[in-house]
Amino acid sequence: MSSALLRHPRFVSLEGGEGAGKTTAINAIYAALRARGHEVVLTREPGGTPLAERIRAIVLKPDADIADEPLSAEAELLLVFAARAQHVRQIIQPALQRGAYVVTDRFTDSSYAYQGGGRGLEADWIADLERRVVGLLPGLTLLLDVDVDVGRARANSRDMWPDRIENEQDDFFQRVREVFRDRARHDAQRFALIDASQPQDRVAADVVARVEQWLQEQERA
Ligand code: Z5A
Repeated sequence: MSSALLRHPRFVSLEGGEGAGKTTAINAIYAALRARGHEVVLTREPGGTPLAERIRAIVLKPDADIADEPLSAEAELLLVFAARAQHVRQIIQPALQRGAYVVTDRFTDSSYAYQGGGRGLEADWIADLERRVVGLLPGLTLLLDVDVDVGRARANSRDMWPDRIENEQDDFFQRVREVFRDRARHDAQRFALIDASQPQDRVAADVVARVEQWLQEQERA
């Protein structure tokens, strides 16, 4: 894969901290794109292929036989990129090539936020992996932004055990949020910042409005 980053006009990502409401929003985007007659592939990271889903389980919900072995930040970064390498080649690129829209719950911005901001790994290293392993940027990234306490309270209200990353402390998630917001400020052309503190239906409506605006801009271009 070449080392340049290609911004693809039919590739959409959703980003944000936990409890931001990505699940509802992604379904609303799916419905809006389908209503316009497009083929839409919904996917997620880490994951999206059987192998990448296995890697997701290692990173987020390790089996008992490896659960006690601390996962280094470096190994975590390489695992999420290994999953992404598979995901891009097996799912994302083929779908884009046949003319479908691809909507992913998280992409490389999450690596900058979690492994860069949260774990403190160098952004330059992540950028190098992004160029060498991924080569692809979404045309539109919706950042669902909400206070860490609000998002965590929502996520904790679910009847589910927290995963490895959800067990991190608030300061980790504050750093994650700062990196997301910083990236959105520096690439306002790609990012749309969505106020995810609103009720779920308002968040979904804002997301769909932003997607429709983006589709219209592309039709005019
Ligand atoms: N990760 C990484 O470290 N590096 C990488 O490169 C990548 C990922 C790609 C998996 O992501 C983890 O992988 C993630 C980052 C890491 N770890 N964390 N933390 P994930 O997307 O599967 O995990 P998540 O972000 O933690 O998911 P989440 O908490 O489910 O977030 P969400 O999808 O945005 O939330 P939701 O499921 O739509 O909603 C959660 C709950 O809140 C649910 O009960 C809703 O009904 C409620 N909710 C949502 N929105 C609202 C509003 N507006 N009002 C009230 N209640 C709401």
